[in-house]
Amino acid sequence: SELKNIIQGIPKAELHLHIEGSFEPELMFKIAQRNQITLPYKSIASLKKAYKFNNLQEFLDIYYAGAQALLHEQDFFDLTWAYLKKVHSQNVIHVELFFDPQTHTDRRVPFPIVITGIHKALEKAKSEFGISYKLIMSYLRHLSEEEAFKTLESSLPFKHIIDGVGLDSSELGNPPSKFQRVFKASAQQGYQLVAHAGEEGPSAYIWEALDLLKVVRIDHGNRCLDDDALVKRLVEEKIPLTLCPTSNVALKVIQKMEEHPVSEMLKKGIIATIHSDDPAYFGGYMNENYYETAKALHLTLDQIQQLAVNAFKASWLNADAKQKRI
Ligand code: ES4
Ligand code: ZN
Repeated sequence: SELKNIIQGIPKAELHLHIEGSFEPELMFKIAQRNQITLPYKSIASLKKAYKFNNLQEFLDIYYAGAQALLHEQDFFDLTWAYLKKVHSQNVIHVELFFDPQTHTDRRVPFPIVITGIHKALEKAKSEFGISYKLIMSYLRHLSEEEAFKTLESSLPFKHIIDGVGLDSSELGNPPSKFQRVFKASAQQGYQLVAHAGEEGPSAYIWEALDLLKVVRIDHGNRCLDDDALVKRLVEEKIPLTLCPTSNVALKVIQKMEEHPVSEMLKKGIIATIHSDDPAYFGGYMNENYYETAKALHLTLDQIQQLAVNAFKASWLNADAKQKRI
C-alpha cells in the first residue's frame, strides 16, 4: 500500500529494542539444537502458540526461557546479526539496543561472551550496511541493586563500547528508587541513563526515574498522560519517550491500537518516538509499528515524519550526525 511504501522510505532510528526480544523461534530452535539445550516447547509451532500474554510478567517468563538457548559468542552474534539484517531491510539506519547481561550471567554465561558477540555483529552492520549504533546495558529490576552493582563492575572492561545503562523487567513493585545508587555510580562511569517507567507502573515511577535516577529518556512512559504536571515537565525539559505500540497491545497495556496515546502526546508537544521493543514476540519490527499506529490513529504524513525525526533528536548521535540524518 501507499502508506507502507512511505514508511519504508523514511530513514528510521530504533531506540527501544531488547536484543533478546528479537530472538525468532526458528533461530531459537536452531541455536538450542546446536547447543543441545531442550527448550520447554516441542516445536516452533507450539512455541509460537505460547505467545499470548495478559500482562508484562507473562511475556517476561517466556522471554527469559527463550534466552536459555544462548551460550556462546557465536549465538549472541547470530541473534544480533539476524536483527540487524532485518531492520536494514526496513531502512533503519541507527539503532540503540538494549541487552540484559544478568539474563546470561545468572546462567554462568560470562559477560565478555555476551557483549563480544553482540558488538561484533554491530560492527559488521556498521561496515556493511552503514548502520550506526549505541549499546545500552540494562539492569533487571526484579533483581537487587547489589546485583546491578556487580553487573556494573563486570561492564567496566567494556566501558568504551557501552554508551548507557537502562532499567527493565518487572515494573510493578520495583520502582526506580530501588536503583538510585547504582544509577549514580553508572553516571560516574560516564554512562548515559534511561529507564523503563510508566509502562504498567504509575506516573509516580516516571517522576522517580527523572528525579532520582536522572534519566535522559523514558522508555514507554505511557502513563504520563495521567498527570498534567508531568506532561509539562517532559515538554519543558524535552525528555523523549520511546513508545512501543505493538508491545503495548500485546501486553495489554492498552486494549487496542486505537487507544494508543502517541497522537495525544504529539499534540501536547512531547518528543514521542516509536520502536519495536521485542519484535519476535510481539509480531512487529519498526515498519509494522509505524504502520499499525498510523493506520489505527489516522496519523497524518506530517505526524509520521515527526515521529521519525523525533527518534533522531532523541538519539545519542552527536550533533553533526543528527543534522545529517534529520
Ligand atoms: C520488556 Cl516490554 C518490556 N518491558 C519491560 N522489560 C522488558 N524487557 C524486555 N521487554
Ligand atoms: Zn522495553
